[in-house]
Amino acid sequence: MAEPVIVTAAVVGAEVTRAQNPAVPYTPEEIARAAVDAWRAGAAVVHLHARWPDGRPSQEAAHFRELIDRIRGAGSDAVIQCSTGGALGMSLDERLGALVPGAEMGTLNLGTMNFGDGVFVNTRPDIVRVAARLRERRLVPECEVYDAGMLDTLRWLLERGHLGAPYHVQLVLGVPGGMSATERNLRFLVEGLPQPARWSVAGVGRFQLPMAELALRLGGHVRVGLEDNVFVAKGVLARGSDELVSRTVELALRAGRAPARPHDARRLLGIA
Ligand code: KMH
Ligand code: ZN
Repeated sequence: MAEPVIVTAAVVGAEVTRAQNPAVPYTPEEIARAAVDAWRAGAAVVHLHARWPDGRPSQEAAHFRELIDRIRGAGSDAVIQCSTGGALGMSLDERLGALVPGAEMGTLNLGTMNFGDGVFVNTRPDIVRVAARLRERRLVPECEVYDAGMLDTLRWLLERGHLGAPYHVQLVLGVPGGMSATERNLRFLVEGLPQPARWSVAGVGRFQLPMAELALRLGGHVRVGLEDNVFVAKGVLARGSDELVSRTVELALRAGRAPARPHDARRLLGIA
């Protein structure tokens, strides 16, 4: 029996706007509802960013606490993953505000890169600091890899003892400035992962669902949602992240992979 697939829903991110898709959630109520809808559609993990009510990105602890309270208050047992990536230009101190009680995972971005027209700064000392904070809070790191050299940084962290199991790897492909979302690149990255590794792919833009399909075949896990892609088909806006999750669940079942429920995901990800 193939391993169940952990579908992560990235429901808002920091960059996507309502001008791109009116379904992008901004207020804590809207973001929490989007997360709960995605969980109902089959997501086991929700990757959270917060926004100010006018849509500007926020890493305020109070906003993250409110999101978690609302998600739990709606009866969802989804695994809560908080972003330490935040938005371009935020200080690391600001970004770390997201790691509030109730979080179970936190992201660990493995390098500095061009990110669209901006720069996403993650120096090696920054990465070590985030890894230490995650360990202190007993959060399972999700290592965000956008380019091949970041796997060397992952190995360096493991060798130096800055990181240890359990950790999860998210291969984010298609960010302008990072590796493109091609089958060749995905296979190359997967072959280069330190072993044993549990990995997922997040394809950006129109590559989201094709990358999901490929990951399902290769034994990986999948991230979808409006953070990375606002369309469900060419020229058709997604009604919400839940629609993208539903599509992914259909693809998974067709590929013989059952969608993991949160308790399965916790077991697979090593969340106590
Ligand atoms: N907003 C991006 C610059 C993460 O969540 O850890 C970074 C990001 C990564 O979204
Ligand atoms: Zn994110």
